[in-house]
Amino acid sequence: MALKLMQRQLTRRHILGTAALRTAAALGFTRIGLQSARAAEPDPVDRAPAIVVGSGYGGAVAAARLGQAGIRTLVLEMGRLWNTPGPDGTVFCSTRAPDQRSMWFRTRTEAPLATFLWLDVVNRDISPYPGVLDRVHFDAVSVYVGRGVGGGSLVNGGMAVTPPKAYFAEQFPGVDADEMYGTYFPRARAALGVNTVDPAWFEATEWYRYTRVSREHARRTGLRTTFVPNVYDFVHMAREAAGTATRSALAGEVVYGNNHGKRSLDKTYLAAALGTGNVTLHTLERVRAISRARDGTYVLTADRVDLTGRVVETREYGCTYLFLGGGSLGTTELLLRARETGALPDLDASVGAGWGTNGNVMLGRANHLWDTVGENQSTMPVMGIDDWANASNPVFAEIAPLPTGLEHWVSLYLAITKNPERASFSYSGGSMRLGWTAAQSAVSAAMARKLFDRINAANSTIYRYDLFGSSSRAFADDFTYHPLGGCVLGKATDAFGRVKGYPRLYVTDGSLVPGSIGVNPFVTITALAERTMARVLAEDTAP
Ligand code: FAE
Repeated sequence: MALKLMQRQLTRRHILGTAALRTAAALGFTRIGLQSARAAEPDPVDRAPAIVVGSGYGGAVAAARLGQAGIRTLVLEMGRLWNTPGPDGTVFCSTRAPDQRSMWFRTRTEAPLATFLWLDVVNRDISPYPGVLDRVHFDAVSVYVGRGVGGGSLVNGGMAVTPPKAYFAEQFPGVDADEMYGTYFPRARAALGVNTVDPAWFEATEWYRYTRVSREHARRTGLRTTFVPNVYDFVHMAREAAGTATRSALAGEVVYGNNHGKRSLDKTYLAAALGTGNVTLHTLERVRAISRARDGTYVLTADRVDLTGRVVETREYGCTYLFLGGGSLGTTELLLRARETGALPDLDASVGAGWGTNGNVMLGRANHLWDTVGENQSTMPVMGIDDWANASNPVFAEIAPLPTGLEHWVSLYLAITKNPERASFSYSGGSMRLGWTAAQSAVSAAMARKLFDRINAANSTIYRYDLFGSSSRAFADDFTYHPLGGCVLGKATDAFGRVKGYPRLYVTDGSLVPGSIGVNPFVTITALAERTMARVLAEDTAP
């Protein structure tokens, strides 16, 4: 009875939160809370008991659990709220005709697949704007991240994969794996709205022909494939295919945002957070510095930008509890800057270390003419080639879409390799540098090649060399979708994400993961954040 009542209240609150996000967007607010939804007035908060930086997975979990615990919380997010239709009537622009909404303050898009038949037909000139996808360039690698309310959930492929328990335990020896797999992974999957494709529909639909072709090639090689869950609503997808719902995954939408079907964080954790009435969200505000006041509370300096990127206001905020959810890059930069400028001098020496790419490599194979992959491809991957148990060359390869609307005979993959290489960030002249080298990426490429050479040999196929720029390369190992580490759990923090040296300062995002998790990472990040919040609310915030 009590549980039923709680579920009803949560649902009602969730709806209120969703309404707050919608109304705020329609009125163009950058400050969003239930107060703003009701009274059409922003609710300025300079001091809050708790502040959360960033609204991706780690930030969203922190905000929701703090709000539900009755703690007034302010979320500061540097990106915009994606809920207002543009002139074309859609919130996000299409991947095939990207406009300013696609990328974070760029004059030209920078898609991962830059060319087709070596032709520069993919990228477009755009005007600078706080678009939803950012590509952050370091010396030898670049990192894709989502910008906006919902962080990476707005741009990612939605693959909601739980890592093999043994590998999780290897990466997190200080974490009780039984508790994670018994409590926090299930809690995270339920709150994220994880679901699986109906196998019968999968076998029949033209939209996953490309996946079935790759599955068959793996089978001929003697390799195992496995279905992977997703947060895209597969009931909606089937309706898209049937022509009874507006197409999104079936209209090529993904890296620049999905207009329909995807359960991104603004529809799950963040709606629940705002629905509590205790959480306020400020958008287009980038936290630039953190320090500590004499009384032990935290002080944040944040720049608010307008849609041209101009700083229109710089504000200071104060809080007792500070949660960092800026992602591997965002959180690491804030802590590194705080340590190196002397603002938080007692931060551990390991802040900035333990970073990796999750072994990411993208590659394409050229199929035989009779092995058509189909002109219709769903953008949401649902299957992987699982060779992680192969001790001599562990690889998990997501079967990725290439939705051009034309038959192209390409099988595309995002391989996650067990690359042991790690790098550290350094800080000088106000910005962060990453020590990752091209040789370290080459380790991932070599591992992917070892697996896909086998697949090519078994199927008499070859690689595609025309997809990743003009340089004729088969392996794109110069970018990652999965930046992990920088503030590693149990090193820069205690075993629960409490930052060493500073009470009531926490990390809840991908910077806790030591460079590799063997699968797509957001379920792990979410589950670890749930674990941190359960512990912090039980032990640290009690009166
Ligand atoms: P994240 O989601 O990046 O959120 C950080 C947020 O903080 C962002 O909204 C930032 O704008 C904001 N922020 C950063 N610094 C500041 C600051 N100083 N002040 C204010 N705000 C700030 O962090 N993972 C999967 O598991 N499955 C997939 O299918 C998948 N596909 C992907 C496809 C693409 C194209 C990309 C880019 C990523 C993909 N990922 C996927 C990775 C996944 O999205 C990523 O691991 C998580 O989003 C990381 O979550 P965090 O909470 O660490």
